[in-house]
Amino acid sequence: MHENIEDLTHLQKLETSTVLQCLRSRYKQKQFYTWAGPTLVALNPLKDVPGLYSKRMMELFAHESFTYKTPHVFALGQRTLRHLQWGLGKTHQAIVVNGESGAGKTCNALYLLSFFAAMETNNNEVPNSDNIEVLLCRSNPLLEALGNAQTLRNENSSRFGKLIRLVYIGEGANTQLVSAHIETYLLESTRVARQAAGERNFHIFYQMLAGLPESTKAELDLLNVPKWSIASERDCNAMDEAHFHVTVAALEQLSLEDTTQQLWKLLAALLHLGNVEFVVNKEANSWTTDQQNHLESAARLLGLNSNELFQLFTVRHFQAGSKSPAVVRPCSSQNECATRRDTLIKLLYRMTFDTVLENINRKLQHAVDSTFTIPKYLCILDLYGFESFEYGNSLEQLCINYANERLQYYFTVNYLKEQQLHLANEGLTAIKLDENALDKQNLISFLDGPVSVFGVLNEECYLNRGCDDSQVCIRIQSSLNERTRGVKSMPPSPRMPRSSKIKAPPVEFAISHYAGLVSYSTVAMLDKNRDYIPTEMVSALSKSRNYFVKLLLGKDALIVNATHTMNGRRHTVLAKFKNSLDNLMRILNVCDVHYIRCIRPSLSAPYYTTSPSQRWDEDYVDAQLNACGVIDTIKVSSFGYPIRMSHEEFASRYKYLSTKRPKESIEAIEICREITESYVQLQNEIRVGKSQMYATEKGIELAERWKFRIRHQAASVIQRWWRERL
Ligand code: AOV
Ligand code: MG
Repeated sequence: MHENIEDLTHLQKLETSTVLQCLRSRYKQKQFYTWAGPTLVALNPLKDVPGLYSKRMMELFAHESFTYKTPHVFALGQRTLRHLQWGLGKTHQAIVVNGESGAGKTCNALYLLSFFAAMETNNNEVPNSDNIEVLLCRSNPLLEALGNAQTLRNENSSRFGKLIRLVYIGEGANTQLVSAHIETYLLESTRVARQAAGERNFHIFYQMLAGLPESTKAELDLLNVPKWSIASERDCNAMDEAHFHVTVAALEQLSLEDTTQQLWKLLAALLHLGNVEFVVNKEANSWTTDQQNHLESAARLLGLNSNELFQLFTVRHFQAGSKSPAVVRPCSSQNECATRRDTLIKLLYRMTFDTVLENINRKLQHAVDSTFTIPKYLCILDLYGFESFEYGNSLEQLCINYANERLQYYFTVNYLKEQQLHLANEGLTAIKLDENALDKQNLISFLDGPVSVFGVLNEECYLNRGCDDSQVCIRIQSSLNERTRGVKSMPPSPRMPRSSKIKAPPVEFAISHYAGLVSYSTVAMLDKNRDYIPTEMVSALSKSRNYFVKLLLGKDALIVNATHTMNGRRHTVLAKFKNSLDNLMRILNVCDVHYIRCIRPSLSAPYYTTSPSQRWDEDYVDAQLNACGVIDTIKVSSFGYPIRMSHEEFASRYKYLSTKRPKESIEAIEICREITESYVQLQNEIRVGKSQMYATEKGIELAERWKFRIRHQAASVIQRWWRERL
């Protein structure tokens, strides 16, 4: 028999096969959301579903009693908002949306945001275009244009992580959204200079090539160019022009019109720079270019002298000590010149992204007077999904998968383990979890500990002793060999040149992540991690005649990292990324965390496929469910009580349900016991623990409803009593 229920914890038999059966049958019936206890499992419909996120749906979910019955992303939104308003659990709330690339994280995060925005608009009698919720929704297409790209896995893949922090003040129904902040994590800026086969650069380039009017294109020297090497016009798709207008509208609505023209100028300069190639002039021991026109255009748009710009790419500056004069030497290879050119392209793009984000944040920020009220945060976290390609997984994938590993660890330890221990200590049901899932935590130190993958990569950057790709790989393998669990060496990549006698040096190591085995290539990993920005590049940009370039430069922390060092060491990409994730974990630690687990039902099926059998790949779904701990979540949650409060708080909140009156002589725990015992329906939903009360969402909803009814009845009795006497 196929069970089709709305909460997987209610399955009669709790095992992977029944969970899969249930989800498959729900998917067939277009029921894309399912509870796994308090966690929401979101199956990706892979196409728009009419009415699923309509205004009417939002209204339905905004209505209390509907909320806890039907699994939906709006239901989770409503529950989180209620926790924030009522002060259930911790003061701050967070929703973590995860799943692998293309699973639907960004879509769900966006629906959540639009739900919170709609709840605010309902509260505001006169919607104002300066309202935070309106500004937030408008900023999204702009950030996606600059930070999303088409990959092999997802047509609109987020190439940066983001944490949206909504700031509320007030209590209960008077809770109000007053400010917001968007934090981003590691934009994949290597993409701007180079993309893998079948992938595109960031959307904004194609939007601009498809949508800019001819007159603007002429001003930017964009007309009649047969090929752009960093973003081919042939890769523009049917939607790019329409999206261009959405991006422009977003810039206008956020009052960033001044930035708009500067943005096109800067992006056009990057296109020109990408086309500049290098030809060696052996006699003169120097470099020239056949693309002088592109060099001139780039220099004009960036407000630089074209000769000086070319020198930046082709001449290196050395300084033996801080007091000795700089020695200049021409670059030794075409590759070296191209790397320096790409460094400038990446730097300018990152700075642009950060400046636009900073402008958006300035619009979203409203000073909150915390003298009278404590601000409460509601965070939505949408990080890039776990990624594993057949070949060429590099530093970007290492960072992405490390971030996911840490989130998974956080979930495993903080949620599952804590729940299990808590319930056992409280004398409530104790259950056993899959120890393997808990063991995975050790992997984090394999990645970022002192003797680890990050450790080796950072040390080689700091020592700068010219280790080649294979030596780095051998060091990673050998330093981790003693801790073999989780990491193992890989045979040489099939793409490596092999002779029958000489064994190719290894350039790949593999890590067994929670979501699968990934083989990483150490080719160019050190350079990516070092992310070296020549000082002469920074000083040349600081002399630009283009005020926007100066503005970008003045603001960006990257520059500080390029020129300053801490303890004599430059911050590597990995060190900075670990730092930002440590901060993220600190934020999550002060929040009640709610989870949405996004599942992609099939990898190979195109989004528009009409064949239902193609849309559901059982093994693939199974792997994702296991990887993100849904099965363990179900086990714990079926015994779990996500809402906790002290006996005193419960007794005071629900005193109307008790026949006893709180007196000093009666202990709060007795009132709690009396309430749970006298309301039969509450018995399985609210439990009296040794140190505190444990409740399900349903239990609290029932208790609230009865409390409301009793208070309402009492008020009517008093009113009648007065009316009879007046
Ligand atoms: P991701 O955020 O998880 O991937 P997205 O949210 O971008 O994945 O979803 C991928 C695609 O799946 C979208 O472009 C939609 O076509 C489709 N999709 C996802 N959710 C829905 C939904 N609820 N309704 C309709 N279509 C949906 V990545 O950013 O790659 O990790 O880095
Ligand atoms: Mg995404």
